[in-house]
Amino acid sequence: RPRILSGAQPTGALHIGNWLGAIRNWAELQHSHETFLCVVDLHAITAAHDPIELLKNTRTTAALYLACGIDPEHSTVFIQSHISAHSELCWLLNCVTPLNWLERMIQFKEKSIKQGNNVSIGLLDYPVMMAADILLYNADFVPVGEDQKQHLELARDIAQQRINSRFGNPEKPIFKVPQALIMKEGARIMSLSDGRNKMSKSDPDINSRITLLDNPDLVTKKIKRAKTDSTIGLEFGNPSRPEADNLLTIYAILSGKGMEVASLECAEMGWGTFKRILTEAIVSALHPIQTKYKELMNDPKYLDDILRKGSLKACMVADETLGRVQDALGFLRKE
Ligand code: AQP
Repeated sequence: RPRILSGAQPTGALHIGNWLGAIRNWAELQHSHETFLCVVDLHAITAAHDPIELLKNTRTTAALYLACGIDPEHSTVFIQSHISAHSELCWLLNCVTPLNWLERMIQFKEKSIKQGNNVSIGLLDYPVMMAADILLYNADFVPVGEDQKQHLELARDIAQQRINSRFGNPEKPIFKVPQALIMKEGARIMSLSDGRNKMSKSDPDINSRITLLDNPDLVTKKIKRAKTDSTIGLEFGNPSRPEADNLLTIYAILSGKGMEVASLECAEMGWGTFKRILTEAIVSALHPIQTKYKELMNDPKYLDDILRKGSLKACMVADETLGRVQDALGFLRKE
């Protein structure tokens, strides 16, 4: 079976963008693919972080994977920092990756503007660590949101141009070169406060996102405050109406009606009525996730057990790949 690898950062409660753009794809693909899913805690410290929050969010993120339908019988779920090969391979890749490949990454440019003088080397190096995450598991596909597409391209370039072609043999490449898998709908869910910005965990405005743990009152409040425009009727694809496009996309997916039915239903609807049905669709889609999440958080041993088993399996695959790269680069093996 083809293999997939993906993950999310434990930088806060996951939001509906993370779910619609990535996690729901993982839940579907796990039945036809060998699936490795990690909580990328090493990535989460590339911006200033609070240790207590990181600890809490790492467990929350793993529990939310399961609550969203990730089944440990079908997927290997683990914590990135539990597998030391991620950091070790990252160093090896750092030493062959040109600095200017990293300086042109859009996410680095955007995040470094926000962080001013506090930009860390880790933030610049984020895509190399991501390449290590993916390449360690010989992934065929990486299901991600649109925002990660450029990082995936970089991982492919590092694998092909900097490792396989320099140190490998065309018959037997060192790394498998992965492909991005991006959803047709929901790959880029936008902020509720500004339809031109991506919904993001790290946006200081908490009203800009709906998290998977928001209760019905909070969802109602956030959707009431969500930015609208002065036109009646919802529509897709009008560049001057990004908020209408975004909220209709969320409605089409979460109501289960799909783009065509949703656009007919809402074509002449006023914003007040639309916001009511959108709220209902979000609340009922989140209900089963929140119920499962509560059960999981009440049984910490169950979650620990899944993460322990996940780490054991991930470690075997990752160590094997790391050994192969170390040999190819000329490192003396420890006897
Ligand atoms: N707005 C989004 N729409 C669709 N997909 C999204 N993803 C993120 N935001 C959206 C996808 O979710 C997966 C996990 O993301 P991540 O935690 O690795 O980090 P990110 O891409 O940087 O997402 P955030 O929420 O904006 O986090 P912060 O603010 O901490 O940087 C990825 O597959 C991502 O594409």
